[in-house]
Amino acid sequence: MQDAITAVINSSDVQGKYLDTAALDKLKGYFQTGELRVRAATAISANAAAIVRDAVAKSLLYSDSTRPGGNMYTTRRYAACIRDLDYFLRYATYAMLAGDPSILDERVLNGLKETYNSLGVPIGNTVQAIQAMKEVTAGLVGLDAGKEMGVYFDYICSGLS
Ligand SMILES: CCC1=C(C)/C(=C/C2=NC(=C\c3[nH]c(/C=C4\NC(=O)[C@H](C)[C@H]4CC)c(C)c3CCC(=O)O)/C(CCC(=O)O)=C2C)NC1=O
Repeated sequence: MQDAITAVINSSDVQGKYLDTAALDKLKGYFQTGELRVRAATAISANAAAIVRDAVAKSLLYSDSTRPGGNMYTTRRYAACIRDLDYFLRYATYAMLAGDPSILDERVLNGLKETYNSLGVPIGNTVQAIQAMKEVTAGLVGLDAGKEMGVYFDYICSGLS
């Protein structure tokens, strides 16, 4: 896993250089948003179950996923879907804190699309639910932090598509 600091340092180190202005500006932006990130992570972790529940209500309830024969039909599969959404929320929060998406590649997206395809988990409905989490989260944490979380929700969606 990388974060905004190691990403900038690694790329300077590869070139055997001190951090240039662009690299330093990147770091400055990251440090300046530190408090925003921590505040957002605190609010998200205190409300994670509600975020997932509201997102499901907005996106998946009464969809083809929840109908008999749908991929979320039966309690076991419904619970697996809720658990997956909670994974996405938690890892997007980690990535937002780190200011870097690499943790999503390593611990969430690696092999996920193949797993979903082999289990018949509909990717389109999953993306809709993640987009709903993005909206619900922004409503909770506010515009700026919501935008930053949005980067990582979108990253998961494009990794699945
Ligand atoms: C931390 C990283 C991580 C992720 C991301 C993860 C996902 C993950 N989701 C799974 C299943 C599943 N995922 C879903 C999800 C859904 N079905 C729908 O229709 C909805 C659109 C959607 C919820 C948004 C369902 C229903 C299953 C069970 C499918 C089955 O067993 O038939 C499985 C198969 C094994 C299992 O059932 O536990 C994995 C590995 N596991 C991990 O360790």
